[in-house]
Amino acid sequence: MRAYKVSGMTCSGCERSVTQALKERFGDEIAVEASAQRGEVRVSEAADPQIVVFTIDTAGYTVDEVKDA
Ligand SMILES: [Cu+2]
Repeated sequence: MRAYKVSGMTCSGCERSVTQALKERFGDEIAVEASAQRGEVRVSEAADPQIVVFTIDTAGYTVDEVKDA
């Protein structure tokens, strides 16, 4: 999994929005774990990081950092 530091997620609704946006982009075979509490989204490494960042951005949140976990 690759970890993305994301700001703007405040509740479980935000977690769902981000997760749904990523699943729509990449399909259900990609694993997504979004945590508003940690301000972090973890996504399968198979997902292109640039597209992940773009997708999270388009959903209305901001990626501050990408970390290879
Ligand atoms: Cu929310």
